[in-house]
Amino acid sequence: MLFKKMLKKLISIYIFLILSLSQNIASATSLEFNEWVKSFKKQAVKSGVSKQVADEVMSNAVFLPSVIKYDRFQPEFYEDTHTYIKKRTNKNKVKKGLALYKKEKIIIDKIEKEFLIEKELLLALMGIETNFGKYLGKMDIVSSLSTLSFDKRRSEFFTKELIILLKLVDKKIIDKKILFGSWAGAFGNFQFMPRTIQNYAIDYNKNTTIELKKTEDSFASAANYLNKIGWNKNTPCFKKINLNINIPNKYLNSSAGNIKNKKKVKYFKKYIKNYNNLKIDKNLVAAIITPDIDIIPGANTYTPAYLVFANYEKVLNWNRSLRFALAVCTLKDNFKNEI
Ligand SMILES: [Ca+2]
Repeated sequence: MLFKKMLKKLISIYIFLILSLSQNIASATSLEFNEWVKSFKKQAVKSGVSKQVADEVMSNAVFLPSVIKYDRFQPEFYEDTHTYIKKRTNKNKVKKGLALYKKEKIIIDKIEKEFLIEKELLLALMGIETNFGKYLGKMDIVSSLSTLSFDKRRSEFFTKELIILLKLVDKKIIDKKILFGSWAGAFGNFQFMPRTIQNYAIDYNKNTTIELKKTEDSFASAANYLNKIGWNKNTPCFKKINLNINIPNKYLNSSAGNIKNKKKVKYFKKYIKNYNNLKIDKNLVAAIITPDIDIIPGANTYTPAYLVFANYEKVLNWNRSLRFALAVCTLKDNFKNEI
């Protein structure tokens, strides 16, 4: 009995210690964070943001522990490519996209013509990024960008993004009342980071603000972005292939950072089992990707494999993930069969 009582007491002391320790850590973090906000505001004003906007926007910034958790664990890296693509390009997605297209046909067709970007690609990107505006993110992005700037891991990158965002608010290009988006600070129907907004977003309906949660401005901004980075309308993105095991390892790309060893398709002929069935110009320049190699333990090295072309790399430019670009181009093709 006595032992049980002592054990109970010890456990409660232990819980008390753990709780007070984590509270101490939390209050230390919030103190440090407040100090960081002060020095960040100085930095922002120095780089051209008005003091009024820096004070106003940063007055509600808080440290968000959940953002750090998301930053350390990104589930898409643990899914195999087949599952990843299937989840994101199913019939339901196509149906939703078609409904949106039907509703906004006039404006989307106009943007397609003006920027030379297929409507199917625009719909695919919006479908994958936010499920057609359904998941725009509810995170206060000033706080999420602040948290990631305060955090050491990628501080420099996110500090720059946050300063750009303040500048956009300062110039009244973006309305500060609607700054809700993803945990990493991406915003609107197509999940633009502040730098992307600054470089590529446009006020298509000319009402002085860029509204990336509305069809006109968001579609035109996405189309403008793709056009500027060099998407080439009506040329292929990728083709699925079956590899022979005689292919040298150096031709297998598994990192989205740098696609290497590009050759004309015909150069790869002896390594591709379904070469003769590939309905593409064999003089096109391509690379081979095998996205599961580094990610899935024990993955068969040669499947799945894809030939990827210049357009594929433009989608990587949008988001550096091999399977993201595969999913976008797959959904684009699914739309092509329906529109
Ligand atoms: Ca506008």
